Amino acid sequence: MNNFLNAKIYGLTAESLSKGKTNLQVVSEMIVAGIKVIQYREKEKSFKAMYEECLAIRKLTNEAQVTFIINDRLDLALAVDADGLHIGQEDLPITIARKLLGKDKILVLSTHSPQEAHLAEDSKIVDYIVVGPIFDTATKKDAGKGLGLDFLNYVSNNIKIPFVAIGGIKEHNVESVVKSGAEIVAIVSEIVGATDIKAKVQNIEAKMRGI
Ligand code: 3NM
Repeated sequence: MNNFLNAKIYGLTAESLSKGKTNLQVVSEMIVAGIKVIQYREKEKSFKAMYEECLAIRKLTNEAQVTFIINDRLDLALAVDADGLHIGQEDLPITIARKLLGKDKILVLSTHSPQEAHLAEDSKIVDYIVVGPIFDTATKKDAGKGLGLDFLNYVSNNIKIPFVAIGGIKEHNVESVVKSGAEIVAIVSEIVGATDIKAKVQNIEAKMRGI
């Protein structure tokens, strides 16, 4: 949980965008690059394949003390003893997710409007929200159009629980995201698709610091 508060970048897997690297290779490069929170997001593989991959990722993240979050699949999160679960508005109701996950795991909810962000905060059972898509993105097919920096400004001025900005965030626009109040950014294609993940992460972090 503390990792979450200290993290600047939330890394996510996306094997189809990883230029021939496996999720495991990308995760190990993210760890070397200093990323402290990694989410496993995979929509195409069998449960067995995801389970085996996540067991290996769990080992790496445990050794490096990196927080490991699983997207969508509560069963997978429990099976590999991940640190938390990230769900969307169309997944399990958060009350059920929290009950099954237990009180000590991190529960993260995607939100796409001020109303969804307020509901998540009011629930008192969501640890963090993810807000997006901030910009247009091709990575999530049903993400819809970018909601813009106004949404982010709204969340940063009105929502008290921690939030992570997502959607179309890249080295060239991350500064604007930080200026709109985001302290943590979730980035998929710009990181997994980078030839040198460590250099990319360092460049993004420098931009976030306003260098
Ligand atoms: N969730 P990229 S947008 C996984 O809006 C995801 O909830 C979103 O990928 C949301 O950094 C998104 O490549 C994809 O744009 C973000």
